[in-house]
Amino acid sequence: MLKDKDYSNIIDELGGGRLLAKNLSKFTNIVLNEKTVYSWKQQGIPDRWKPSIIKLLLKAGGTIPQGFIPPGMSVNNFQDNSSLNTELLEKYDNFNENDISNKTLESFYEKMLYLRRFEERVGQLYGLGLIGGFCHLYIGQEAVSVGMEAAINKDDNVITGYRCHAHLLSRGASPYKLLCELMGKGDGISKGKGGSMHMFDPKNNFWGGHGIVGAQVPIGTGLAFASKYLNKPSLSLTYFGDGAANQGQVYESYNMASLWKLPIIFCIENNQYGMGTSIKRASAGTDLSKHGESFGIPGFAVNGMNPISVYLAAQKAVKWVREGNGPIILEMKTYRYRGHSMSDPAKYRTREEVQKMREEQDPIEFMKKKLVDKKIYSSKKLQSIDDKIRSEISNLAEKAINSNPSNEDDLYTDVLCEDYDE
Ligand SMILES: Cc1ncc(C[n+]2csc(CCOP(=O)(O)OP(=O)(O)O)c2C)c(N)n1
Ligand SMILES: [Mg+2]
Repeated sequence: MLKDKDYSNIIDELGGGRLLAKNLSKFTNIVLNEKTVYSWKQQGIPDRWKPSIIKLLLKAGGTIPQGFIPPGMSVNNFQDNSSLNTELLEKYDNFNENDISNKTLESFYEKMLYLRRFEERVGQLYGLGLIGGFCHLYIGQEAVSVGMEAAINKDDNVITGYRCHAHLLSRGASPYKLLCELMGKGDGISKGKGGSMHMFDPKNNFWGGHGIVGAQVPIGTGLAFASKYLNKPSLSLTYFGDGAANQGQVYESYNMASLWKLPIIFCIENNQYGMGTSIKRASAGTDLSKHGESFGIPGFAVNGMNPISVYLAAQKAVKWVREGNGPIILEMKTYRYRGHSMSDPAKYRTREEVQKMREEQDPIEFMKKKLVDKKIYSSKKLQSIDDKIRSEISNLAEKAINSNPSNEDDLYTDVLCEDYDE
């Protein structure tokens, strides 16, 4: 067995003390001087530096002496971890329920149900002609927004595409203001000028609501850059769909985010379809969580129909990002029940497929069963929560219907914002 100091040739292999000190400092963000690294030639390489040195050796195409790898680990621990996706997906589904408090389980049910009833009401208002223009509902995907939001802080930044109502509500935006916005009212969150796709709520660190597919991804990367540049602890949670995942600007964002180790979670809501096509017909590689591999971004696929799985995965991702490791990709395997927008012939999938998802994977039904099985709530209590939510949303919708339309004088305000003052 070699003695530790016999690994001193590794230091030479990695360019000598000066270069290794520089590369290790860059790699770990811990300042290290040349003298210290040279001293390892005599005294042996400290254990705490070995994992980083192994990663540098792998990057340089070098071989790793077996005895240099810390006990209980193998070289696989230092190679890309995205091949562990399937394993992780299972792990998050086989969680230890005791890790999650009853209160959290209750809140998952109530929050998801609120999003569902809100969107159902929006669908009705649209049908009545009270909402015009484009409108995309989140029904079916509730577990993603609720699970992700539970793992981040209010100071973190959130940005998404046009399917944005639920993400706003999860951030804490006023449901009344959202309903007003949808109906073009002056009390709307964007003064009734943005509509369904263009809602902003800076006070809740929500940065849109973007109608252009994928446009929010570089902006979300910019939000992460701002946090790093201004030394703020906040991260950027940037959502986008499977239909956006192959865009050039997404890859450019991956590159910059990884190069500059930006605090960003790229959360892909893979609901299996774009506007009118299945991901299988549109994407050469359907394992979206692995798309960051060549940029060194780890990614995990998660059961996006289960709020607990989403929450656990999100917690891991948040930890990774907050510890300064740079970006991470979470691919949420989810499903939308309604059409892409309000006018969608839905020729790209069968009714049976939608029905099967609703019956077998519905996130709200899943939580209902869990709460009853664990004797946290009775069926009666579940119903009373539902009744309360329905009546609250009904009242808010009534109030919004009766409120004043957008003001004509506001037509040319807020079009370009040069300075943003709180
Ligand atoms: C740049 C751009 N191209 C095309 C469109 C039209 N369009 C709107 S939504 C959409 C599909 C996006 O699908 P996905 O990213 O999977 O999101 P989902 O609707 O499933 O939430 C397309 C092509 C657009 N809005 N912007
Ligand atoms: Mg999609």
